[in-house]
Amino acid sequence: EKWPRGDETVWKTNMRGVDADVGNITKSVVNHVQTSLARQAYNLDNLGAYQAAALSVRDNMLVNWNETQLHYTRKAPKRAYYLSLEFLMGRTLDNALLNLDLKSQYKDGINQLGFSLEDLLEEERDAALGNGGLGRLAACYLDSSASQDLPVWGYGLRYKYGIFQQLISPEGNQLEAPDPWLDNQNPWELPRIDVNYEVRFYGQSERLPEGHGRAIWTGGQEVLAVAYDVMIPGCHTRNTNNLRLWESKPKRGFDLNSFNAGNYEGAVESSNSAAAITSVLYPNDHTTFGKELRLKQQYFWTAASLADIIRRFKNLGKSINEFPDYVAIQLNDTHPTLAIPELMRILLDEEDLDWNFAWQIVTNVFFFTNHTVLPEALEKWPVPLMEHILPRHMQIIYDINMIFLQAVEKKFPGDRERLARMSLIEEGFPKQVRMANLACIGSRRINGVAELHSQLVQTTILKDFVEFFGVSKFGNVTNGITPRRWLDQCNPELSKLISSTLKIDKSVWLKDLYKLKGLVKFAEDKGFRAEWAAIKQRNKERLAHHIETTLGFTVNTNAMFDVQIKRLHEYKRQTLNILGVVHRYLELKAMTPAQRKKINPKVVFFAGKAAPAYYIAKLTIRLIVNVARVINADPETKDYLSLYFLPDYSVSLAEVLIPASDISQHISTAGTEASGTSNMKFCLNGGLLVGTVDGANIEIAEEVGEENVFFFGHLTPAVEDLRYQHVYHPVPVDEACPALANVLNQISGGLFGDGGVYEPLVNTIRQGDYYLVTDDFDSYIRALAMVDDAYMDRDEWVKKSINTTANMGKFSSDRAIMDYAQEYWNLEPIPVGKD
Ligand code: GL2
Repeated sequence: EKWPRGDETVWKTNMRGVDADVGNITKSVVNHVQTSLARQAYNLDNLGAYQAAALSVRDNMLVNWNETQLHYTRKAPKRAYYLSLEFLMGRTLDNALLNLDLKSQYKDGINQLGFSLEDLLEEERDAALGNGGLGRLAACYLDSSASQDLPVWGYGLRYKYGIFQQLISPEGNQLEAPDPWLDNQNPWELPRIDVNYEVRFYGQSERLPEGHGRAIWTGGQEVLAVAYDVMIPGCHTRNTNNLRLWESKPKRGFDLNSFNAGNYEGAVESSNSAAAITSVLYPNDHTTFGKELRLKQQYFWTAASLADIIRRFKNLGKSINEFPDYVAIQLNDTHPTLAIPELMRILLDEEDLDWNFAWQIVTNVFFFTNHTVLPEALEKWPVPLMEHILPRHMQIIYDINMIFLQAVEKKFPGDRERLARMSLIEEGFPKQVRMANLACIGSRRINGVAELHSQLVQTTILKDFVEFFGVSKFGNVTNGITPRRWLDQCNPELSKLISSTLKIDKSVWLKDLYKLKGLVKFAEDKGFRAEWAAIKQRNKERLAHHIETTLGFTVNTNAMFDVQIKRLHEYKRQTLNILGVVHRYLELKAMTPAQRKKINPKVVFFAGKAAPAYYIAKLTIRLIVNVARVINADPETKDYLSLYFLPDYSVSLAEVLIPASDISQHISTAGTEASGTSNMKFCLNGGLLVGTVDGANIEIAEEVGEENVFFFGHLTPAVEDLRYQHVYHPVPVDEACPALANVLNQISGGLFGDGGVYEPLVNTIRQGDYYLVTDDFDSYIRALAMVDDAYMDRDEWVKKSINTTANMGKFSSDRAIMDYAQEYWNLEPIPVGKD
């Protein structure tokens, strides 16, 4: 068939390009107001103007997006697919304008129309389809893939409701409200009603007698997966990648038979249950709950994504044994592990390949990233549930397991315990499928997310697998963050100062972050230091203004800003921080006014959500809020110490908080935080770090110099032994750490309201103290004292700040994604428009 239809020149002359002309920008915005939104100039509000501006920017992005997809199709390169149940994208408009290099033009155009771009940016709702670091990492990797011209697509779910909205009651309790982020329409997604796949659940699987391990799976429920595409523009490149999110829909609208028989509820029941699959993001971080709907989400998403990937591969006209030459699939944690038995099912039952051949393909396509060694996060699914929902996959898992365990037995004859540990099935009532083991044996390579964490993966949870497969199957890719959002976008003044100082256009250093090293020599330049400090100050004022307008508090911007923002979790030890605040408060109370005057004022900020069912985490929030209530009202101390819990932490709030911090806290019990990524964001913005020797803190210190970070606490090898001591030779807190005991007694005694309320929280420390708050408290307090001392010498502090930013090049997600591309996926950049 001839392409295009009709007269090619008519097509070509009517195709538009990216349009940076301010006149054309206003024209397109007005056109969207008038036609797409069906609104008029005289009653247009900021929301309407935002939507029109977004649609206009989207038109420009679509030009590049179309071009990119066509280019990739023509070049037919190997592609990588990032399967993640979470993509914590945040807002899009500002990021898109910066990456397209159209921000100043849109600013002008929107001004001419009587609006301000800054106001319109605030109208956008965050796309919050994730819980925390794992989801935000996925978003950074998409930005870097596009920016590095890599042919990478993301696959996820289009949850109708993202992470819940957090409200704080007057008593300090976290309340959860739904996040209806799609209610205002989402200009950034392209519904692809024509791209859809049927996904089966339940039913029967019958093995075929003739062997090969084949079977036929029939019956059950069939649900439709419909694609929604989200464009991912690269920074200063035409490459614009795709994030494909699946929505679940009933295969048929409703059951006409039931409807006709008068059973209206029955008629819509199946359609409701289909729609339920993508209705909401599970708000648990680091825990699994074994819920049926969650398993259905996982299968629905992996099945639709694989069907789509295979269809795209088949369009190349290649034979299936070349699949691994054209496709790499990255499993973001164990959540998409069902893709492994699903690909086996397709290759065996639909492609008619024999087992060994199919398994060879599978184990060359998948790559697996582990994101935590916390035991409560290791996914396991009850065998009866799996058998019920995915009967065919359960058979395949058993078959994989049998063959695998035979190989283990051959290598380690008679080692029954090893077999039990390595089995895909954990014995018990019920038996459970161990997803990490399945992901591990079904993948070509496995990596952790920071040096220490990757070592821990290899020596703890996957030790047996290292011994079986050899160490070369295991690697490390230290996480990264995109400097576009986490410097240029959130800290535009600093970005400008860096460009003018280095005399390098930002389009260059933003894509080669090691260029920041050039700032080192300016740390000795007094004028530069003054500018650097002034920007930090204005960012603090920007945050204070935000708090004033949203919460009504007046924040002391002459104080040191000390920030801890992350999910509430015992292992992250927000408890240590709040207990440290109380300790400081008690010290201030004990001082004379003259002594207090010598103290550097400090404002402590917390933000973060607790999983709705995580009692101790919620109680920690309650304690923080009530400590804040008391100390912020204390006339003796409030000029020296104040405390805020900022509700409803989000990507957008992080963008205001991070550039404003002088110091941030990353204080997990050693060996528990796999990497952390906000630590990188703070340091990139010239904030210093107080932390434990854990996760990526270690590598940050290696890069910026230990003299520029404040380390404290026990090291990873000591942790296990300390925990043992707590259980078998417990020492009361009063003896082990009198300073901490005093703090706990004040809380129990009612200094911050009814002490009884906090007993369960306080008791986690008094009894067992699994996260070693007692053991680390004194050295934590000493580290904070060193922070205070260092801050007194402001000139030295600013030097540290500059040297920190200057040495953060390694932590660009561009470095991380290129590492995946080269060491894992074997992928080449495919720049659009350069050949
Ligand atoms: C996490 C880790 O806890 C965190 O340290 C890491 O930075 C991110 C990204 O690799 O992954 N693992 C995890 O389950 N969540 C994380 O944030 N939710």
